[in-house]
Amino acid sequence: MVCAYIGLGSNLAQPLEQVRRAIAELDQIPETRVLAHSRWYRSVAVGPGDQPDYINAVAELETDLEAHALLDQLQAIEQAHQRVRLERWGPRTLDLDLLLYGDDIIATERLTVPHAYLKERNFVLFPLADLARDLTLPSGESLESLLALSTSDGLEALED
Ligand code: J1A
Repeated sequence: MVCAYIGLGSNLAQPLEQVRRAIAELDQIPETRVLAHSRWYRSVAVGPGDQPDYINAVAELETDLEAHALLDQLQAIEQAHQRVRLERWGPRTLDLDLLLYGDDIIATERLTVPHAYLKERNFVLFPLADLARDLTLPSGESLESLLALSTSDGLEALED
């Protein structure tokens, strides 16, 4: 069993519903269980143009799937959600990012783990801290040290 952390993000088509449903779908992945999820966060969109706010969260999984097989499953869930995509390129119905896979460091064509977002995005760091404040990354850096370099600007935890 490996412990993996998944970042969830949506800013289209009732984002909170997208993220709630995705958590339930993560729990349906073979050989995989959702152990916990963070609070929901409203987060100002990073990136070009005028986009609606995101809802972001992180889920903690326990899985027997190999990392690329887990990515396949995440992409299948994303695809199912994209079917309700309404508009132009840009806003996202559902993004699922494999943030951490145990202590593995992975650099393949399809997969970079720890995720490149992890160190720089408060919409990943803060929800991750809800689940694992004492986490140490495979690099040896502590989540605490990354949080200390981060601000909560543009980020708001929601009441459930
Ligand atoms: C490709 N990949 O990335 S989409 C995929 N490492 O085909 C994969 N660890 O092969 C590859 N996990 O939320 C490489 N995919 C990966 N992401 C890994 C998953 N503003 C991996 N406030 C491309 N909040 C893939 N989001 C990677 N502004 C990128 C989706 C899944 C995230 C856009 C706020 C947000 C975005 C922009 C935001 C937010 C895309 N996020």
